[in-house]
Amino acid sequence: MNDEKRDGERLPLVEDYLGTRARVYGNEQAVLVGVNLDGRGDGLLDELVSLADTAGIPTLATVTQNRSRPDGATYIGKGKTEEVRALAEEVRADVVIFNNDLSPGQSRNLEEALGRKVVDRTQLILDIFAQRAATKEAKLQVEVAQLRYLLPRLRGWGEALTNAGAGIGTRGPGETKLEIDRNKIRRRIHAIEKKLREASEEREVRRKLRGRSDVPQVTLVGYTNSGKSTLLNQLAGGADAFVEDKLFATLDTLVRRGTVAPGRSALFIDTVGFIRDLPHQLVPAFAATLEAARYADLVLHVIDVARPTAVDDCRAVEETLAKEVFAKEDAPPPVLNVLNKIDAASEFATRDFEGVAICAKDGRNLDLLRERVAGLLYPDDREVEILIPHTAVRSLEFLRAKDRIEIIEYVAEGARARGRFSREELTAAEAAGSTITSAASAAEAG
Ligand SMILES: Nc1nc2c(ncn2[C@@H]2O[C@H](COP(=O)(O)OP(=O)(O)OP(=O)(O)O)[C@@H](O)[C@H]2O)c(=O)[nH]1
Ligand SMILES: [Mg+2]
Repeated sequence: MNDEKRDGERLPLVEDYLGTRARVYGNEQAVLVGVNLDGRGDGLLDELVSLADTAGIPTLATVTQNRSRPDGATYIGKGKTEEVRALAEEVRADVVIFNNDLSPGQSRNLEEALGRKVVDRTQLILDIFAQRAATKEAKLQVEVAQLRYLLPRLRGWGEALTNAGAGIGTRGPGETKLEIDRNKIRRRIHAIEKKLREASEEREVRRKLRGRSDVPQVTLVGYTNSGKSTLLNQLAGGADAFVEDKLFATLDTLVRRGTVAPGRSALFIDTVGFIRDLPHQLVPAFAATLEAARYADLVLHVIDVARPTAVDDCRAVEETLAKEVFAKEDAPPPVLNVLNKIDAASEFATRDFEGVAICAKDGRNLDLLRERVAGLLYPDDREVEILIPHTAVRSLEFLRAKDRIEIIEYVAEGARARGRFSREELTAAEAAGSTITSAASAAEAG
């Protein structure tokens, strides 16, 4: 996406305040700073490089630091700040991106000391969402998240803006102006949240309507870039979900229908990917994703086992689901792990997980996955051969559904057929005079 296009999609009110100060632009280059608190966070700078790349920012250099706790004023301390400043100077970076969240005060101090724009992880993720949000609802969700992030930072950013001569007024914002701005922003937040609540209620209505259609719902969740959209396209037979090797390629849920067993279909829902330490301002932007998981008949947790951080990624998703979804539900749906990208992973990569190992890209083991899904969605299905009297064929509605039965031959008494049926259906078939002639092996196992 080029800059012009991106600028055309600016969120008006947020942009008034953020100006160039708090957004990252495709023509900027960065130094990345990662702090390991108590040795945690090893390898996570790679993810920040991906995030910056997704935002269109090349990484010129990275700096890491081990410390037991953050410095109150500058997060990384005086000496390290000087080191970062010299490095940023040397490689001519426009922006320094931190792999941590910075307090408004820390941001301001660092910006002064480093002499360039400072962006923290939350801000970078918000910016990616802002760049990529496509639907009206996604845009509103991002705007509200940005406004919530902006609110406590108004003073610092207002000053920075005024110095840059951009945006709102020529003098430094006085207390009155700040208060007016804050109120304006709060009102905007409330207005957007009202709209978003209405959207959520609409989804509720749509869900109820769908509930009557009897087609079970399978929600694909997982860490960002794990392959959810690729898998949806496979399961829903050439669906058109957007796939890209970037973080947060999908920012909206998408529903497509697919077949899991002869005559048995499901609605597959693609969702927004999770990330560790999800900025809390963004949790509402996941409302549709979380609802889709909550009301699903089955959740498929797609895990990219080729990533070195797969175990931690998996835990981050499980924790978010547990907190935001399953804690609020008496009867949460079952979760099946889908271990994806086995083509790119080492042979031991799957041993830390339970689940079905697949390659969504080339379709390997997808039949196995469909079978497991069918087994979970239609647990009392039995695969049988059945003799249906001619008179019954018309009265048994489920037999007329597409693909439900495969006719083996017509005989004098009726039709000899094969298919998968629920207990209820078999009872109805027998009541109408049918005879189950043999149970296929799959039925015995189940
Ligand atoms: N090697 C390999 N790559 C895969 C596989 N499945 C997906 N990918 C690639 O992984 C990248 C991300 O795939 P997506 O389907 O967009 O992932 P996602 O989970 O929808 O990502 P977000 O929407 O960004 O959260 C793409 O480059 C895919 O081609 C797989 O089985 N093997
Ligand atoms: Mg996707």
